[in-house]
Amino acid sequence: MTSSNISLTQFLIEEQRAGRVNPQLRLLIEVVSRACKRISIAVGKGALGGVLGDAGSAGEASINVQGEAQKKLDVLSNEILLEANAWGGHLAGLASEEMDTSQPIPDKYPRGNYLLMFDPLDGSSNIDVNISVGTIFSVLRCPDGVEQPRDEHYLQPGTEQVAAGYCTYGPSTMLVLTVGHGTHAFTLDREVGSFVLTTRGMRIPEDTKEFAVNMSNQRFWEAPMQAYVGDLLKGSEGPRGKDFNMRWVASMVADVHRILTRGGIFSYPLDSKCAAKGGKLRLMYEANPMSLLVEQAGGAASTGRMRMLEVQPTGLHMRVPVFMGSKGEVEAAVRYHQAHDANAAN
Ligand code: FDP
Repeated sequence: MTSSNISLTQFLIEEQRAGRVNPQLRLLIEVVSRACKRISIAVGKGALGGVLGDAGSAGEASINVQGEAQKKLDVLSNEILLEANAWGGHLAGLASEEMDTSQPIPDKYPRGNYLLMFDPLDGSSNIDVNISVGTIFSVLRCPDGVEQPRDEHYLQPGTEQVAAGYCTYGPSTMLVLTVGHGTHAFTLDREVGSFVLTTRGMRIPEDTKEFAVNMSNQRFWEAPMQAYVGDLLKGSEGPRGKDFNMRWVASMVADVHRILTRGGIFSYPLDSKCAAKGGKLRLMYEANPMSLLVEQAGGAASTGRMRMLEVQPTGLHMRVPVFMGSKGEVEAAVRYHQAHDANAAN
């Protein structure tokens, strides 16, 4: 269903009246959405804003905790989100993909009940070529009685998330949000400066003929992934009995947004290059928030071996293999892993 003339603020007030968000969570989401508007402005200026290219100085690249080169916009987006969220009184602490450890809220500000995690600018290798990038966020409750949350207090499975969302900076800027009662999309009205509800209750078609994966990693994949994609590529002549198309933006937010809009499966499987780290994508900043959004839209999300939202995190920056999107297709990918593991056990 497509709606109009309902701003994010109005939507959240209505959710509050319906008892689905409390005032603190409403403020948190409003603050994150305001920060996303600022990031959208910076991204939209492109080369004119002097924000393209690598962070660091004198030819020295700046490297983040993940061991990846940071872009100027990664650093700027991180600062915008930190600054916007520190003083509002809605957070007990926050953690970012770009920072080694979580940050408690400074003593000079009031402290709230929530923990915010974010990937300030996902897909940042696409910034300099003017392809969609995005911000992803996830909200957890701070455990009772914890005044100064440490990293271990964030290590809650994705089922504990009270809200999750992303903002995609593309031809239009869109905020996609769940507070656990459906997944809803808002489009930024740039002239007015507010997010307007454009799809209430997104639904991912159960079946699909579209897959998204970095095919250049094929030779590094595990056997079940080789078998699964091998059968997709056989198309109508193979066991799947239908022809599949491939789409790969290489910006998770854009790929997942397409899947939330028209279906498909997104996958970043285990491969021998990232196996030692557990996968490529981060559980807390990418996989969990996206999995909640996908599940709330009727889709499924898995590591290939278990439901994503039930994975017990062991570290803030933990990585996992990812399969998410149309339910029927995610279940098919999981079946290849189950069959392989069952054979290996015999
Ligand atoms: P990026 O490294 O550019 O930030 O999570 C990181 C991510 O992008 C995802 O957005 C994207 O799906 C994936 O990595 C791209 O990986 P490849 O480099 O293997 O294409």
